[in-house]
Amino acid sequence: MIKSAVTVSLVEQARRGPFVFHDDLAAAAAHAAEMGFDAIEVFAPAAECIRNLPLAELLSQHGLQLAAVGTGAGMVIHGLSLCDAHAEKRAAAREFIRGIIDAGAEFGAPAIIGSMQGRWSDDVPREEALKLLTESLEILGEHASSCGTVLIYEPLNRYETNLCTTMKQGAELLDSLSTGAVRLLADLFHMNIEERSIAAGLRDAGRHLGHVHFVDSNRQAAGFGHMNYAPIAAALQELAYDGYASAEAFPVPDSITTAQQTIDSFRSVFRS
Ligand code: LER
Ligand code: MN
Repeated sequence: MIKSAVTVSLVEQARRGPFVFHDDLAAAAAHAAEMGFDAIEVFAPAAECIRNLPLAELLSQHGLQLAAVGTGAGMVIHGLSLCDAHAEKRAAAREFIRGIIDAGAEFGAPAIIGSMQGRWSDDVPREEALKLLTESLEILGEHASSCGTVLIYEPLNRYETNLCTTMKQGAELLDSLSTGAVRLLADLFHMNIEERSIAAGLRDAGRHLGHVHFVDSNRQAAGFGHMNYAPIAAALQELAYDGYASAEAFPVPDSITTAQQTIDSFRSVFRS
């Protein structure tokens, strides 16, 4: 059965980012539990920060799971990406992600590679960039597997990457890997921009689907935009998807309203 999650960002530089809760993990966990979410997804500045949090205590106190951990702070804070033209920056990007994989794995949570994939450029042409991304997904996927978890790869819309922007491209990339430990993230906001049909895009992801960012067309809480969720729920049911639908949305008008609207929509879309 599909499970609910809500995002919490602890990254100062991402205060204006699409995360439901910001800064206060204890308050976010309390609100999430009270509203009935199954899990939280954490966007942290670094692996050490995850380790220094009272995460184990908060999860156990509130009966929550850790759905996933984001790696985007490597880009937001340090400007790192897996397709950087400079080998030492690519290596630093990999080490940053490896640290987050390790920290998340302590809670059974996979790490997400979104903005850290980077983009191709004049310095790193498309073929070369895809080769670099593939190499890193192989290494990091195997690493995640050795920690007992998986790695989540997220196609993004055209304004955030020029590598994989659709589920079909993402699924083809994953098909080309020898590791079986990488899954696709279907972010409904990016899909609303890039896919001809969101439900068809989910079917394109197929067996690779491992995580969903549950959000509306305008990147607000589900139900605050014009997304049609019935065909999305039908496609996920057809795939027997039993991962998380995790709210990655702007806190508009505020975090509490966004979280409550999300869980209300989650129940009507997936539980009725
Ligand atoms: C970025 O737009 C996004 O959707 C995040 O999940 C990736 O880090
Ligand atoms: Mn996302």
